[in-house]
Amino acid sequence: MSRTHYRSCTLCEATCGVAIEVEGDRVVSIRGDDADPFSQGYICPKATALADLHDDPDRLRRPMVREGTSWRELDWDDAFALVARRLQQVRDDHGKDAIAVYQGNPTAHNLGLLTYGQLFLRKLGTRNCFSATSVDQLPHMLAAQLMFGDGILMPVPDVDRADYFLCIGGNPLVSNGSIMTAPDMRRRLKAIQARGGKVVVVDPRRTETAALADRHVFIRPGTDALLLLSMLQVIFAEDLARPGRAAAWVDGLDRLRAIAADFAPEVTAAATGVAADDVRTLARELAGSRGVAYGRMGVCTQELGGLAAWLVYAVNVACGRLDEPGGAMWTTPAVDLRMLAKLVGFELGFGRWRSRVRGLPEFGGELPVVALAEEIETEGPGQIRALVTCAGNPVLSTPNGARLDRALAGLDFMVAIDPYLNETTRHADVILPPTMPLERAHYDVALASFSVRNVAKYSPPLFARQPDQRHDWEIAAELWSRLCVPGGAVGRLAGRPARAALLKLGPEAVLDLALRAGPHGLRKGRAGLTVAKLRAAPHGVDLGALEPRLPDILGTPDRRVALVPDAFAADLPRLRARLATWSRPAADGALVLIGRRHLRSNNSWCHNSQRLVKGKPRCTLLIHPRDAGARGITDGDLVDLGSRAGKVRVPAEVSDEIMPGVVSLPHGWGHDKAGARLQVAAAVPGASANDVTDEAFFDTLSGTAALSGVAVEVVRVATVQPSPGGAGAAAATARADRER
Ligand SMILES: Nc1nc2c(c(=O)[nH]1)N[C@H]1C(S)=C(S)[C@@H](COP(=O)(O)OP(=O)(O)OC[C@H]3O[C@@H](n4cnc5c(=O)[nH]c(N)nc54)[C@H](O)[C@@H]3O)O[C@H]1N2
Ligand SMILES: Nc1nc2c(c(=O)[nH]1)N[C@H]1C(S)=C(S)[C@@H](COP(=O)(O)OP(=O)(O)OC[C@H]3O[C@@H](n4cnc5c(=O)[nH]c(N)nc54)[C@H](O)[C@@H]3O)O[C@H]1N2
Ligand code: SF4
Ligand SMILES: [Mo]
Repeated sequence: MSRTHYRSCTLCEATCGVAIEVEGDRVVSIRGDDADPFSQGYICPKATALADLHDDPDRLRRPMVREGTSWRELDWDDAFALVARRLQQVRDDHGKDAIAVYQGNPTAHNLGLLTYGQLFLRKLGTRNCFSATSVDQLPHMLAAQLMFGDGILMPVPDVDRADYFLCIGGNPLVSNGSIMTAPDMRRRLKAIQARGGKVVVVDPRRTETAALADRHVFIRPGTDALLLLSMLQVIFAEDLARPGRAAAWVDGLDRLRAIAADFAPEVTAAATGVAADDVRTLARELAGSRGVAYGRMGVCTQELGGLAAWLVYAVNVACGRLDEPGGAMWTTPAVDLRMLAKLVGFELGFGRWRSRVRGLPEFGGELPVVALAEEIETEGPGQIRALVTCAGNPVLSTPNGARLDRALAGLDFMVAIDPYLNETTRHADVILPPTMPLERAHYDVALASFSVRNVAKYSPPLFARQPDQRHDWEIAAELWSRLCVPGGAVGRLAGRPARAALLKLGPEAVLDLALRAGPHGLRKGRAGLTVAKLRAAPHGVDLGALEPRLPDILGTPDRRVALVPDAFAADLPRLRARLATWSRPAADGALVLIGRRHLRSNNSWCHNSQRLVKGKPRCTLLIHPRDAGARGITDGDLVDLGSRAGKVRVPAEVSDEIMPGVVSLPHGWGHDKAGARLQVAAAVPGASANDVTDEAFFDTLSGTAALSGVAVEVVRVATVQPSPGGAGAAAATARADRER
């Protein structure tokens, strides 16, 4: 007898509804859930990996302790006791800040980690908190905080009502959207075109999204802030600025006009590579539209990422596209993420303290991850001696991963909350493996807050957890109770009931309370959403289109939008200096590196699914024919890609889809490290792009890593004849794969 279970896919931000057919304890099939009001049956090929992850023989199910290079299984109780004792020892000997924390991306898709995980990791009380935020959306959060008064208030494009979608440094057809929860972006973008609207992409690569777009504009990596200032110059000079309804709450329009005045399109064209006429067209189109400018990874993880992320929001404000249908709007999610964040100890702030070695600024209680390795390596008071990683693989995902890899080996103690023994967790002394998505309840508290419609969906566990398994939240709660409840007799007395209550409550109870207290919860004369109601609606609930939220949503002290926050204005001299260097002709043959994503890949951790990696090695270096020719490189040749930070050897893929002067390598590969336990991934290891990205190259304003625009050299090593599975074949199949 088979049964069908409905839930949300937790692998990326699109939150697609899946229908999982099960016989006994076996998954028979995973399809899109046609009845999900948001995703309407859409899924991507990664959804099937939910079953592969569940059944993966490499997945850890019980705690493991490392003894030299071998691993031994441990009881949960013994494992918790060992971890608590060792962390406490480090804290006693060296103080709170000697323990560091790194939280990775799957946290954002995990109800238990967003509640109990934060409680534990933030209540450890260390200033050395790190996360994937500083290799990702930090600049958008900084802009939201300084402009709108809360880092969580990142406006999302209202794609379903837009008649113009200007996509700068994002590739939603592959990534399925980010800070824009929107399943099936292909359908949504085509709908814009069907309404007579336009999709325009600004990107150094002719991406999958660019292929669908009405127009694609190449841009030199790292120069988006200049392009956006030039667009603003045109908008002001041609009197196209119309802040509209939002004008009543916006301060700084004149200051923005004055700043933009110096950046006429002719001034920036040589630097950005975008012709002045094209800039004018972009500015006029956006200003005359009922659409939106949207920026993502390419815009924010670059040298001027803070400025660029700010200017994307600013250009929307200037064109009257903030808080307007079809523009950049705020979601009204069923769970108020700002409230929840406060509850679990997420504290707003920027630059309240700085990293010890390089003095990089804190944001939201976290330090930039480009500083992690040096904080472990550099001796002296405040040195990091122990590390807790949770749902993260920083050896593959942060700049100069090779240096971090070496640094991790020198820690006194490391514990990883992670289901895999991978490139990072192999350095742990103890690994505490949590249950996987199909074994736990799910609700997207984070992603529903950045959704293009107001939606709510609760997914019950499909499979019960085994007695010898623990959920992430249980692991966090246990460690919290052992390490964070205040000591001494009073603390023990006060702590015991609190501990018991919290351990009993669980994230679903927290969710239920948050739903009842949220904007779609209990109101006079209305019963409102509860977990029970959501259980009765297994396909999810549509709560309607986005609604205007100004001015109530603002968190600034004066309840106004700061169009030109001082921190951004103060960073403009850096932009001017780069404009000067970029305007000079580039040295002959100079190359910069960018990344790219693939539909069947998910950062570093889904390469152990045979279904997702089979057939098509994808870790190839895209290079333009001009740059390849100048180096004697032909398609499929092995090349060395090197930077100040390090070097990798990869097959080249010669194509004019990348602009001259730019090369592209996907991240998340490099599964050839000794001691990891990822059998499938090890057979198609690729090389890690982050062995080439540079921890010394970052946005000095926000501390965010500059993953785009890294100066590199490419040298041919050998010509490889196409053979099945060889480098030549890899390049050819990778290209065919993308063209499909
Ligand atoms: N060069 C370059 N580098 C990049 C990027 C890029 O574009 N270019 N992108 C950056 C971005 S946007 C991101 S978000 C980061 C991601 O960086 P990370 O978050 O550090 O890395 P992931 O590859 O997402 O690894 C996730 C880890 O979580 C574990 N995991 C999976 N599910 C769970 C779970 O439910 N619970 C727990 N406890 N663990 C789990 C996996 O086994 C894996 O170890 O990479 C960044 N790095
Ligand atoms: N299939 C798949 N989906 C994913 C992920 C995945 O690994 N695989 N990862 C998920 C995660 S964690 C995230 S954060 C999102 C990211 O979602 P997106 O931001 O949509 O994804 P990217 O592919 O990183 O898109 C960045 C784009 O910026 C371009 N770019 C690079 N440098 C520059 C520049 O200087 N200026 C401009 N204008 N463009 C530039 C790149 O060519 C690329 O097309 O995707 C999520 N979804
Ligand atoms: S786009 Fe793919 S990976 Fe992302 S939620 Fe949908 S099915 Fe899952
Ligand atoms: Mo990300």
